[in-house]
Amino acid sequence: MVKTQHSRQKQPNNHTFISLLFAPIIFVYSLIMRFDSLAWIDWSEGLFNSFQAGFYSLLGYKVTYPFNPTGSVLITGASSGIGGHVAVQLAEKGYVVYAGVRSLPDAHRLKAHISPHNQHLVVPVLLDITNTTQVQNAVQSVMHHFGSASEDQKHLIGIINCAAVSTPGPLETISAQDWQTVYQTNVIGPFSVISAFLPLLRQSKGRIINISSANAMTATPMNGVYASSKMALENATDTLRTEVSRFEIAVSLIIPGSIDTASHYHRPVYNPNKKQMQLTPNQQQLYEPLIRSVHLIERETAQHRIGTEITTRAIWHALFSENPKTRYFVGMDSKITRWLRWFCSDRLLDWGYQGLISQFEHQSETENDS
Ligand SMILES: *[C@@H]1O[C@H](CO)[C@@H](O)[C@H](O)[C@H]1NC(C)=O
Ligand SMILES: *[C@@H]1O[C@H](CO)[C@@H](O)[C@H](O)[C@H]1NC(C)=O
Ligand SMILES: CC(=O)N[C@H]1CO[C@H](CO)[C@@H](O)[C@@H]1O
Repeated sequence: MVKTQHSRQKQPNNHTFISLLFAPIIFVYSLIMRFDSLAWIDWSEGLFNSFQAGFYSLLGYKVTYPFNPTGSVLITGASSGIGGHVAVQLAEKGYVVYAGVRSLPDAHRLKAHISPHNQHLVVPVLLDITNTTQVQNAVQSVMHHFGSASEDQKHLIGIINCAAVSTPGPLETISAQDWQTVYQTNVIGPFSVISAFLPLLRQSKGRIINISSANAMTATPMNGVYASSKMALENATDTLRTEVSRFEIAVSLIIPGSIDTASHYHRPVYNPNKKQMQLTPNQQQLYEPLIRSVHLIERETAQHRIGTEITTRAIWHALFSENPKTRYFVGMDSKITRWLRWFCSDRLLDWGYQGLISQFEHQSETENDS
């Protein structure tokens, strides 16, 4: 009797003690849970990047770039996906967005996502980046628009290259024409845009942001043309960074993994980003199992896609941070692929893919049987 009373008396004390002990932990935990873990990882990577920049500056190497709090941005491929999302966010924050689109109705679709009082900030620019006439015209129309813009909008603070196409399929089945189309859009096109706009960027010490892809880091089957074009882009971007740093122009690469590009903006009916495979009956027979299992893998990974707001977060850092990173690995799959690439040999990665593919081949067979 006495004992229980005694323990009853003690209980509240225990309780208080435990609450006191756990309160800070619960507080920190709830703080963590309020944000997704990816945000925390990105944030700590950003912090590490700042430390790194600070360390370099101690050694006398400056990696701090001027940034413009106001101004205008050119986005290629702005009608949907990554480009569409960042275009809307920039316009909502009061930046002028030169939205490079392949057809003007695309730009009107984009405007529908912006609140009415900011819609005028989106200036549609007809820009098929493979067409040099249109690239030149785009420079002219941006300069023309500067003529009537207010003083703080008259400088180009960044170019964001989002336009890209892909031609999926086993390499054996890709025509020379398809190779050319992909390289025109993914490598040569962005290069001509950058060259044409560099004089404007030089004046404003603006930034260049190229979108690559985590797919390009590893040799996944059926994705060879796209991956190699993005790799070429990455290499050229690395060169560009070393060439234009003397003009205080920062160059960053965004390397997203699987992105749910349809989460905010519906793609246009004509979708230039996905070409259909054209196989001869013989090729069809040879590659059928591979194609089916790659489709199954895609279907599986589609459930883990992240939204375009995550790419926009990275682009935002690349545009406005004093210490923009050279590469942003966006999404867990991109970060993991990067480390795999780092640690694993070619053979080990190939083995991993082959294991994955044969597993899915097996699965698609059993699906067919049932
Ligand atoms: C390039 O753009 C111009 C101007 O819009 C157009 O007249 C021309 O037909 C285009 N060229 C090609 C090859 O599409
Ligand atoms: C990125 O920068 C490189 C550097 O030359 C340029 O060639 C390429 O066109 C750019 N790509 C994009 C998508 O901006
Ligand atoms: C200069 C440069 O970045 N070169 C890279 C081009 O791409 C290959 C393939 O990833 C890299 O190995 C090179 O380092």
